[in-house]
Amino acid sequence: MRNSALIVVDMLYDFIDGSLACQNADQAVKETLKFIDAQTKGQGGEDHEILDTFPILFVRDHHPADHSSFKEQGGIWPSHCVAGTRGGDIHEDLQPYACEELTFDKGCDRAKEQYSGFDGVNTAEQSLGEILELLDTEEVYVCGIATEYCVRNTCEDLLKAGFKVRLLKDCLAYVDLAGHLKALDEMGSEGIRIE
Ligand code: VGL
Ligand code: ZN
Repeated sequence: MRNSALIVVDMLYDFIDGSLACQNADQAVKETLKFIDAQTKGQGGEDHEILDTFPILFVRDHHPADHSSFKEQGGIWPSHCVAGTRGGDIHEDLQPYACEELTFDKGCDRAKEQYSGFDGVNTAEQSLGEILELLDTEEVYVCGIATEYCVRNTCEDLLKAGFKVRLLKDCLAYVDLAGHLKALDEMGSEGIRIE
């Protein structure tokens, strides 16, 4: 069987009900939980055994309080996902599936925007790309927020790195519906499977 993994991008409170709340966010979290349930059903055993057979990786937007993308610093976004605040936390319903080794932070450097989760790093400074190689992953399912920004950049970097990318369209939230649909269309033509 092909080695697959799930990557959950930025399902964080500021993108769900906070300063940058996105459309369809509650629904996207619910659908993600359903997907995880369906993937892990029948595998039995304790939670950690399930995670061994179907790794779930989390990406977090993780900014310093004076990040250059914030409006007060001349950027385009309201302040969001500041490290150590609730706005930067993973939704509580997903937290049971998250562990430190498989949680990757990005946007930590105040000078860099970094939409892509591909270069995000865990507390041991290992990148998401590196860990996927270590896990011998061939195929990645991707869900998260926002379709047009972090999800798209993450998917495109995964594809460039040679992974088969399957984007879960019901498990996405977005800044703008038209932008979401356009991004899906374009990603589809690039070879990302939309399902
Ligand atoms: C994102 C805007 C600013 C995202 C991150 O995760 O899509 N969007 N920072
Ligand atoms: Zn951000």
